[in-house]
Amino acid sequence: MRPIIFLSLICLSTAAAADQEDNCPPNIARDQFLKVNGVNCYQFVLGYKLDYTTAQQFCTNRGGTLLLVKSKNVTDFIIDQLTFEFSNANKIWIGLSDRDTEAEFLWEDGTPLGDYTNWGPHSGPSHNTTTSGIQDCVTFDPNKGGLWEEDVCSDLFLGLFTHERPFVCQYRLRGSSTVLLA
Ligand SMILES: [Ca+2]
Repeated sequence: MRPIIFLSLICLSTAAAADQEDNCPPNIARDQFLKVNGVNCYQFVLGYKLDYTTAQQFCTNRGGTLLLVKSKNVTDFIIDQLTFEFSNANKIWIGLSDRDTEAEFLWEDGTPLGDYTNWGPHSGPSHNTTTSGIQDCVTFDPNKGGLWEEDVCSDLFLGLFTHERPFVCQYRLRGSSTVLLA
């Protein structure tokens, strides 16, 4: 009986995982690039690169935002997926910028920085350098513990200097309550 019970448990857990992805927004493709963690669906867009503004539009057009990294839990999940699931060593865009007011970083859902930050040694609101004014968008480096670094948001000089990167969109899992989000 024991092997049967064990197999049943595997089937149940597999079904539960599939069910979770069913609760992602219906317009998001169901494939290996769609993952669920906590109350969010994450769409890994790693096959091509876009500048920050275009990547952000890609996500908002589908009802989401660029990846919001507001906890160590999310950092660890994203590094794990990028490294072990997708073998992606490139930096990705996250939905954080100071495009509106220099040194005032806002998440793409409109919220300010919270207690959790992961700035690299030369980035962040306390590092006001000569390049800070043109570096308004933030990258996440899976090779350095997900460290955040400021970068130029868009291509410069008619595309001579490109600033295109892979990215991740996130969407709210349907049925997730606001209690879980607290
Ligand atoms: Ca800046």
